[in-house]
Amino acid sequence: MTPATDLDQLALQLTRPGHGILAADESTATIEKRFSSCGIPCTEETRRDYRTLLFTAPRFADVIAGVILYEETLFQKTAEGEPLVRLLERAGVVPGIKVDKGAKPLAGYPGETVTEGLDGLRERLVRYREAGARFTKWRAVIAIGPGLPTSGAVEANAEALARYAALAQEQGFVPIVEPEVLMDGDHDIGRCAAVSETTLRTVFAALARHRVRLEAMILKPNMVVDGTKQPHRSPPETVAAHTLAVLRKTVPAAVPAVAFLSGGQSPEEATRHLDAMNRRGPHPWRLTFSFARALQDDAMRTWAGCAENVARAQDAFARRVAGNALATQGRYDASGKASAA
Ligand code: 5MM
Repeated sequence: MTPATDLDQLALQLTRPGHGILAADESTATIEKRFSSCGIPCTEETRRDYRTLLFTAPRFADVIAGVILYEETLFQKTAEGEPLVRLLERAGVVPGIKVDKGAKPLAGYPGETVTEGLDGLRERLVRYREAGARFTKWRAVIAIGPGLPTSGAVEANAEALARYAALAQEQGFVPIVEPEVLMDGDHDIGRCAAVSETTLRTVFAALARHRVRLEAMILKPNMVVDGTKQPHRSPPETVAAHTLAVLRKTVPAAVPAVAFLSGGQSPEEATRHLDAMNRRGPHPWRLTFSFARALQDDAMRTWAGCAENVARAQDAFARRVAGNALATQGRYDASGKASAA
């Protein structure tokens, strides 16, 4: 048995019981889309103010162990001139950084993408470390459709994820490995389960090939759910059963934690699904959250870009975060109180 490393410890610290990871790493194009749906202008200043609002919310550090940042935020200062990274560190929250350059069309595979960003990554990681980042994230996107995904696209994405994770560990970061099977489509939950299983099998084969230390990584997968255009919505118990069955078949027990993405589920759905999974524990890995939309939706809508709404927006955010903290322990109750389970 190899001795535990500092990175193993950091992976455990980021996913300790009752805690999760906030994904605040929306690229400028993505946050612009989210802001515009709430009528918020997208400028460097509004992005800074919004992220400051999140990071200074009441009881933030009681529940959020780490935040995934976009590169702009890693080097940004608050209106008062304090680096946002220092703000997080002062609160005891670990800063992380999204290092991929986005999903780009995969040549020869119409309708499919491969995530890019490996060129020059080693050098970027050195800069990110100097700026205070301690963990990283890379997202691969797998679409379900007629004839999709192809094994070519799944393999290309798995290879890139594994090369990224190996580089991140070499440079002293805990890599979050995020293979996202999209919810878009009219497929049912069984099809999502089959595609998620194939994807995770392929990803873990690539991670082994690239000698990634499983104890020092965090998996960030999708939950196994019905497609968005599928009229039937499976209840939380079914989502939990399918997701856990897929994870048990594909994720080695050496992986310390699974931190789910929300992927377009409503905030309430995402929390209930996480809760239902944890009620079925114990599991070989910790099960927690690394949501973006499911944590931020209420807060962003409440803020709407107005300074006078900051306190209300922070309360909405704190409520959502607290609900998910309970869900990591299988104690969420939609009434807002911890249940006895
Ligand atoms: C799937 O997206 C990740 C999790 O967010 P949700 O919980 O909303 O699904 C998220 O970290 C995503 O990778 C970032 O928001 C960055 O997205 P872009 O598309 O800007 O790279």
